Amino acid sequence: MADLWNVEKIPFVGTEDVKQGLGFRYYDADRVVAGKKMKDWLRFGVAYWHTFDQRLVDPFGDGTAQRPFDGKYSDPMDLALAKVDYSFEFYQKLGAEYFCFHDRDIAPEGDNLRESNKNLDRVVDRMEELQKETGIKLLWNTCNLFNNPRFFAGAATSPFADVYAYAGGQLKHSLEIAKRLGAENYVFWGGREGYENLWNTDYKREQDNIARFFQMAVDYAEEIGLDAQFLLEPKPKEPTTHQYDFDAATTIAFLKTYGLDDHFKLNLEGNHANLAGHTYQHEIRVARTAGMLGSLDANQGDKLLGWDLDEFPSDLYETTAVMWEVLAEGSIGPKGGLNFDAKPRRTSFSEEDLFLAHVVGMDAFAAGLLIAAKMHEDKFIENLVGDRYSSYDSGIGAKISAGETSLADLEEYALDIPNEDILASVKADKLEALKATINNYILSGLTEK
Ligand code: XUL
Ligand code: CO
Repeated sequence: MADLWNVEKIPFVGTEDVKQGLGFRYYDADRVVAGKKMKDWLRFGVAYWHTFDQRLVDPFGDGTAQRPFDGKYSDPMDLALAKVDYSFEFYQKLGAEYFCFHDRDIAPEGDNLRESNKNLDRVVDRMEELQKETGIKLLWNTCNLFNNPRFFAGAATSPFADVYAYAGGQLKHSLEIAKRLGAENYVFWGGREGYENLWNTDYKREQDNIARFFQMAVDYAEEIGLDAQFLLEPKPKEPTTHQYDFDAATTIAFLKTYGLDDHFKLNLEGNHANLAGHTYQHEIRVARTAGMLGSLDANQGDKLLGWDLDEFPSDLYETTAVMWEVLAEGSIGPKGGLNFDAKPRRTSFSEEDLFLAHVVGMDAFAAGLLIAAKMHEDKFIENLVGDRYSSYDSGIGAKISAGETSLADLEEYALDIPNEDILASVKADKLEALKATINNYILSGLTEK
């Protein structure tokens, strides 16, 4: 390993010293939890755009980030190529086995699509070499169809056919890159696919057009033998007033409406869930229930602020809930992982902060995994839920569950039951006690080996 970053490889140090330094407290990659190594449950990925491109700007100020490649390269292609080397050393020092990128994160745009593709290919060559050398894998790549001004009114939902065609051309090359680099998944986040104002929007045409766009992607993947799992990433708003992939339920309904549900699963993000008025766990549960959990973008929002902050995850209650769902599912989707779609705060601008922020996120999910594994081992939630619905296991409940009842049957059953007997058949939920038990698992689940 070269020494491009002024930080040593991050060791596992355990919990003896409680102050968070540059060491993992809970993430012990090869430790077996619930039958699998931690690293295989969590499959951590680094997001190229945040980690290597993000300057930590906000609407009121320039970037504050201090990165080791700053000021060293005057030619944008030289910088792009050098950053690949920096990125692979970063993954290795951190101990993350996966990375994710948008096409425009890794290479500058040229004067036309042909030039842009050429720039991209040179950088992809270097990535391919380093993937072979290090064994680090591509969790997913994607197409940036939102940054350039041409996409001001969307890409596959643009009112302008030339923009749509350009987006399709750009996507084609991005799929070819996915194939070359062995991407395990391919993500579509509809950056500006939505509307600013419904009055000037042909909703039906835009929905039909983007469904065709996805169908073309499915067809082309088949043509070139790309077996990456396709993923849609829901988000309700920002940058547009209304994004079409509002939340998991809306996105599943869209996929089913257009017969695309066999080809896609969902990539769910914590902060996006909050923007939609949901918890992260809710979104994951909805996707699981439909057999559509694909992968996770790991980040968190801020309860006091209503926009997409992309904070590194540190909330143990949330990581516990997420990992509880993942353990119940058996994995984060067939080829999913935890991609840190997150950036340090602009006050955390140093090289060390960039590593630390990832360490905090990895530890928060590792801790969540340990706690959730203990909950599953005790079948705490399974028993509680089983008991809550046990009246469906026999008698009239079993008949309802088997689809053997009509409304007339239900009427006949219910007509003469005294009101007090119905009330006597229900049980109090003891919700406060349930929450306290979860707190106890969080407090004790980390200390037990
Ligand atoms: C934006 C977002 C994207 C996608 C990839 O909020 O989450 O970075 O994850 O395009
Ligand atoms: Co994301």
